[in-house]
Amino acid sequence: MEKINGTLNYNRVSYEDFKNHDGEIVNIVGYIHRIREMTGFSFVIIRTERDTIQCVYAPEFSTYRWDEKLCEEASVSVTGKVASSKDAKGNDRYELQIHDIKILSLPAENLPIVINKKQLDGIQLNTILDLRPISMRNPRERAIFKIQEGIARGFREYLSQNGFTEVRSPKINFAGAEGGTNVFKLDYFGKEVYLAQSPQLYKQALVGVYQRVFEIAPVFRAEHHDTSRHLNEYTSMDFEMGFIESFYDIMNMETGVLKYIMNLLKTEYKNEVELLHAEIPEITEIPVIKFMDAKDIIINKFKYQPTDMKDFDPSEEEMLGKYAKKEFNSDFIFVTHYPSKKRPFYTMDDPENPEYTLSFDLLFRGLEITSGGQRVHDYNEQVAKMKKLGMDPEQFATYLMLHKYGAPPHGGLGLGLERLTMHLLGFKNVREATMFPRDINRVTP
Ligand code: AMO
Repeated sequence: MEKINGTLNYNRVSYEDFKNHDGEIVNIVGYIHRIREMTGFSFVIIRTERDTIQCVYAPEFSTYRWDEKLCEEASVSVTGKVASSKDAKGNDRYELQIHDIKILSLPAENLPIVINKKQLDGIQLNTILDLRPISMRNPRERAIFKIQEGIARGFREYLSQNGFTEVRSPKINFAGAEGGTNVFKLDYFGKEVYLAQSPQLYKQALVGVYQRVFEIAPVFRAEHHDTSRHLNEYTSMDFEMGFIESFYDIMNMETGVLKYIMNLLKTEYKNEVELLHAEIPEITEIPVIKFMDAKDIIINKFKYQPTDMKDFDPSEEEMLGKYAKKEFNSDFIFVTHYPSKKRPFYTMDDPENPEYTLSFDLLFRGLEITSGGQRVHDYNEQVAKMKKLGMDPEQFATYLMLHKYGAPPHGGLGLGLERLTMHLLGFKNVREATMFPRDINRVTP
């Protein structure tokens, strides 16, 4: 058998694993994050995949001689001895006494911004976004998206453990699911098609197959305004559940998902949480309030006169966030029974009062992060509702196959990944929590 000559280095270890290699010779690879020359020795900070590791270069440790080409952002392979010590708080910490440094690649130019401070000081958001491929190398910036990974991972893990099947729905669609004007049109070989506003129509179809499904994927909204909470492309974390008794089943599942996510962040994303000073919410039970009762509170408690009695404006959502914190010590609040007029065609009306729906939004620290609810499952009822809304059921024939050939009572939700990340980390602008944002003014990088 032929042997493959690979370059795998078998004593390569992560910083997390240094504790098991105290006093041993190990190898790390990464970027030179910073070089600090002292008298008689230098600190070389190496940025690895998740950590920054302090390495010490002193002629007494090694036969290696400093190469003047070594500079910040050079890719290197460093071999050295793990040495432990205690930090100011008495915790163990480890550094690497450099034996050898191999240069793997050198940058062509110096960076246009300083990224090796704890955070990107004094740099405007627009510049950070323009330079995303490199501004994200800053430890704090990259921690944001590590946390975001944790959120999506928690969503996936919890649902997978609860009988959900992960699915992928098409993003080029024959119709917009959410209605409204914020749908991107596309010329598809001479035919008009649309970019998916959500996986709504497909996740419902797939309930007919797997009963419980979820998807984490990009969706597209042609938002015509430049706001701090709207993107033109965002990551929608959706799930859909069949055989529910009521839409409260969906809310309970979401509460379970969020508890799991927060716990995962606290345990496996501890360093990032600390670096970002993120306040991870404690979730026991999430309070629930009906839409009209919420309006009452806004009018009577907050003395605010809403201009729209069918929806909330951002300041009303903030008021409800404050109310949830004060009355229930909760960072979250479910608002249920939204008016029918403001909910999409697939939403089930409340049989007790059809002006309202069996639907909900979840607010997190005063911002809507989720919409969800029970769907119409009866064929005739869905066709009638479409007609009432001036839609042509013929156009939705493939969607209606679900209903025509038997759909269980079902419902689900969509959770905006960037919005959740934004408020978890206390940001004012959703772009701070978006790797490569697309908005009315930005399609690069
Ligand atoms: P909805 O349209 O309310 O519902 O969207 C669900 C969640 O997605 C996020 N979101 C956005 N995030 C960033 N930029 C935007 N432009 C944007 N628009 C929405 C929000 C919002 O709560 N199909 C339904 C869900 C369902 O019923 O299952 C839907 O998409 O966090």
